[in-house]
Amino acid sequence: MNLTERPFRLDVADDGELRPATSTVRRRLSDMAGMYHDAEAERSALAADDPLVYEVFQYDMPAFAGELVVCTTVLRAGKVGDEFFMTKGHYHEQRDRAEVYYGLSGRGRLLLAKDGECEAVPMVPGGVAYVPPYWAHRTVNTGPEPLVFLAVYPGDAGHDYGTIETTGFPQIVLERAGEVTVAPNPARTR
Ligand code: S6P
Ligand code: ZN
Repeated sequence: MNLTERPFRLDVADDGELRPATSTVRRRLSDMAGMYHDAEAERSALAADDPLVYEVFQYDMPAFAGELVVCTTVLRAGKVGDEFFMTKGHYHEQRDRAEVYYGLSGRGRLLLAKDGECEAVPMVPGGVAYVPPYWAHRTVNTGPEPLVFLAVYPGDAGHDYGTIETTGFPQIVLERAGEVTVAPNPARTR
């Protein structure tokens, strides 16, 4: 694959879909089994309707450091038990590759983790969040509307999902007494 030679433009539709997109990922709850802390709530949600949790619309680029991948994520509103809908979360395969998130609509948190340390950065429309090199990242929708954001990252970053599937994040985001609460991850309960 060669470097991109000509400028181009992309559009983000009102519903968050990137147009054109060259690849689309749709993740249902069954695609992230075992990631929510309440195993029983997860089982009943899977048995009921296996909800669509999020979609990613991406314009794929050649896998070079000098290229930038552009994509949008539409993360649905919802919960599994008391835990808000979230993305799987990942490290970049090339750990020293950074990323920028730009909030388009909806509200949530960007969870960032490195060496047992965790930060929860608010995601709001018009807010820019920076994912530094070496930090795992996951977004959480804490509001009643879809959380929509645009992300830009180097073409050769790659994605490592396995580490988070095994270790989880140090923190989770829950609704407790009607409040959005960031709490230590108790691992699986029930
Ligand atoms: C890619 C970037 C986002 C996520 C998307 C879904 O580097 O961080 O586009 O891919 O938000 O999350 P995940 O963890 O399933 O890739
Ligand atoms: Zn990323």
